[in-house]
Amino acid sequence: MTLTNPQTDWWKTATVYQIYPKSFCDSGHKGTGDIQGIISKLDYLKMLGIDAIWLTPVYQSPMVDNGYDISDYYAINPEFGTMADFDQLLQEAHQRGIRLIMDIVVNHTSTAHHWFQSALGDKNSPYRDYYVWKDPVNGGVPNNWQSKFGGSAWALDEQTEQYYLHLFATEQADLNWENPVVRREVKDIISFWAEKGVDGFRLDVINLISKQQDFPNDDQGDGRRFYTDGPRVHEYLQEISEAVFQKYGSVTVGEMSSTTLEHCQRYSSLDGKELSMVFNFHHLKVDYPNGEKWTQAPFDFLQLKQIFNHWQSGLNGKGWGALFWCNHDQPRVVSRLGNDGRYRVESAKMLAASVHMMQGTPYVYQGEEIGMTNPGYERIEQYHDVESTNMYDIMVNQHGVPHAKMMAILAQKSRDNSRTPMQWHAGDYAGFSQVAPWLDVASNYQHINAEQAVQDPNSVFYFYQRLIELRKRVAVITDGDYTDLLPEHPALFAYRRCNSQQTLICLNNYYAEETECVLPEGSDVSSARYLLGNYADLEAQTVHAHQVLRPYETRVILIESPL
Ligand code: TEU
Repeated sequence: MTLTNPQTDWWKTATVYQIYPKSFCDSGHKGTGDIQGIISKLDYLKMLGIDAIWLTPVYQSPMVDNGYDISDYYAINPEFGTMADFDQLLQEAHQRGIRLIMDIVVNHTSTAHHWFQSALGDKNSPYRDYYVWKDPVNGGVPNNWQSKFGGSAWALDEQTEQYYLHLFATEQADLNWENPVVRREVKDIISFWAEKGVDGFRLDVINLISKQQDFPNDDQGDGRRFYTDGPRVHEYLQEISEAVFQKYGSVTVGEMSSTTLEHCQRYSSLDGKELSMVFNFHHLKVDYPNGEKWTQAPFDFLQLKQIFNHWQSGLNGKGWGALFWCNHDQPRVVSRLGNDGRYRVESAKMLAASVHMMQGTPYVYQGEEIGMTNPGYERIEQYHDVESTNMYDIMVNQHGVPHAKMMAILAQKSRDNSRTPMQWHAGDYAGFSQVAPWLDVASNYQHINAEQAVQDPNSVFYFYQRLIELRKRVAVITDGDYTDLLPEHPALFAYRRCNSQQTLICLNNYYAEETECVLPEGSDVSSARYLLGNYADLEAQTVHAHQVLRPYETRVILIESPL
């Protein structure tokens, strides 16, 4: 694949930085982050070199799910600031050449939204058909579909004796996309932000919007197969894309939790009829044995490589993927797949290189660029996330799992692992706020923080800066094809990228023991050089076919000829 339209496809060489505003920077004395806090850090982001910010929801919301429960799509949550603050953020980001991507959550609204408030208890409300209502079956829930946050996906409206659907929290009611008026509302909402000059949109759980309309009971699972990549999802996306995304030239990324490659080839097809790119989460389920998240487990390294191979090969020339390890729903990658003790810096860099050298658009989640870790909370009261607290209640109080075991599971799996306040400096509350933050700061902030990272030329920060810069300069990173060189190797993740002029080889040792390999036959080592490494002495060395990799070492080799 070549860069056919670098003008409109700016995002093919770009890196996006994700901000979770509640935990990024508090400009006041509230203990929660806000928009002015973000503005105060734009120069830091500019120094990192990112091209765009993805801002998770800042709209009016009761914050049951930290903003993914929206009660007014046209207003800013006062906790974060005002519309004037937002306009200033957009303007100041643009002044620095940074684009802004908003989060659009339209699979569901908050039950506090005036549409739902009108619909609740009134079958004749003009908004009743905005949501999904069903009569009881045998005096109970309409089917066995489960909420992603635990329990049934149905909640009863006592006044009308009908149930409404909520695939997430009870306070997040699913919208009825079959209703064309709902789709018009969605277009109006997105157009409002596009008119303001917002550059793009991240679409929350967008592959769940079309439900199979007979709402069958799922005798094989929790119902997800009846609404994941559902019957009309492509039609709906094309409709929104034509009316809004194509009109405004917006970049779009669809969040697709468990999707398939075949669907993603369509969602992100290069004709631009649906979305620019997709997030899928398959590579982040390698520590969910048999699909079970709520258990402590090591990760399956061979499966991880297979998944990347499947997606990298399958999207090349057909679609476009987002590259990422971290977001506000995932534990910190250095704690999860790396080593957050002795080899924290090496492993954070190695993990970064192993996805940044692939094809796609990388997303860096706040704090990832300084190698932030899971906090290792020891008390249940330290967790605030609705999913974590619900699951604690279900597992401990309903299923009898011992408290200590559940605490160990949460320390590995909770979404709050990534939501701890950003560590800015070694002072009080890590410089995030001047008062106690809403969620406890990780206790390692005195040595892991942005100020330290910016002062240290060998920090994780400067490694990310180089990765971001290399993507803009070395074409094969963007357009090369993908080959897994050692799919069966128990410790090395080694792949090759190739276009008509260059070959790039990325070798990554995922473990703390030294390991070795030989470069593939035919690799022209005489014209090869090390482009990047995470051990200081590497880049001046000559490339040999026999490679010995130190603990968590990454080596990126560039050969100025095709293979
Ligand atoms: O997440 C959707 C999603 O499927 C997850 O990553 C989810 O957090 C995980 O399945 C839980 O185990 C999106 C948002 O990113 C998340 O923060 C919201 O809670 C969710 O949608 C609902 O809007």
